[in-house]
Amino acid sequence: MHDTRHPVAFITGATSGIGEACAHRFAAAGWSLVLTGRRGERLSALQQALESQVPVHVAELDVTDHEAVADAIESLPSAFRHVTLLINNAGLALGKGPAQDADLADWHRMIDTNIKGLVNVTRLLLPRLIETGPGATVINIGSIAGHTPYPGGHVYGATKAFVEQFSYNVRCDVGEHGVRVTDLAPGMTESEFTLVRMKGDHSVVDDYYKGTQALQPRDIAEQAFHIAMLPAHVNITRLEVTPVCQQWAPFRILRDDS
Ligand code: NDP
Ligand code: 8X3
Repeated sequence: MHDTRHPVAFITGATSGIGEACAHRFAAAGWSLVLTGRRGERLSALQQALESQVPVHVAELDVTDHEAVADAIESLPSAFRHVTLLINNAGLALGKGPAQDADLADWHRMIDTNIKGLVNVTRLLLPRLIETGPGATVINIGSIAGHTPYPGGHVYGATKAFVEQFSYNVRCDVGEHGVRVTDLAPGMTESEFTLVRMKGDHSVVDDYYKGTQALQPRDIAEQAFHIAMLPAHVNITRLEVTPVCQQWAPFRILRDDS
């Protein structure tokens, strides 16, 4: 029997933004943490910052590398093997120009990371979550972009629509084992997300957040914590969270000038 006093959260993309905020939130509540991402230095820094509070294991990995994910999961130290919570957070958008001008390599990378990477981690950890049983949870970080089309959203939004439907479908299969699955769909959140999307162009990032009160990563981490801490019989299917400043736009009508 595993030790249920120290639940284990496995977080992908813990090196910044929402994933990092989740690491802090769950550490504050005494959870053991498995933190993953590609940037090893950041993982080490996070481990140093948190391991005085809770046990922390870090694994430097790219979620698109199926074998690396398998190795990381297979070689989890025994204290971290019984995973209670998977937060599938690693993801990115690349570019915001029109579809017809997009770089196909960017499209492939979004699909590889947001879809295939998420699928890799999920498939490999589901048996562990099922073993943990009632109360175990998968939180997939979707996006409002999976529901709401906008110019330049093309493949990014479509990957998040995948995340939503995948969450529902997996839930159908694992529910009988007491495992819960949630699509947690944030709106505008101030993190490195836009800097990555705009390929390091700080001026666009500054303009994007100017005059707004965007969500902060900790706002989403708080929701993730709430979802994971609900009684074991409660499954939030989808939770969409936006800042007050982010509103819908009216339909754009294209008119014939002639
Ligand atoms: P950040 O750019 O701050 O964080 C993204 C994280 O994903 C980083 O830790 C990064 O780590 C990791 N990551 C990216 N690619 C890979 C990869 N191939 N393998 C492993 N890890 C990877 O952005 P956010 O925190 O905002 O984004 C987190 C999630 O939230 C994403 O799925 C995003 O789509 C979603 N989201 C974000 C919103 C926003 O407005 N910010 C709104 C809605 C959803 P590293 O580079 O070290 O690998
Ligand atoms: C990110 C939210 O609105 O920038 O998923 O697409 S948005």
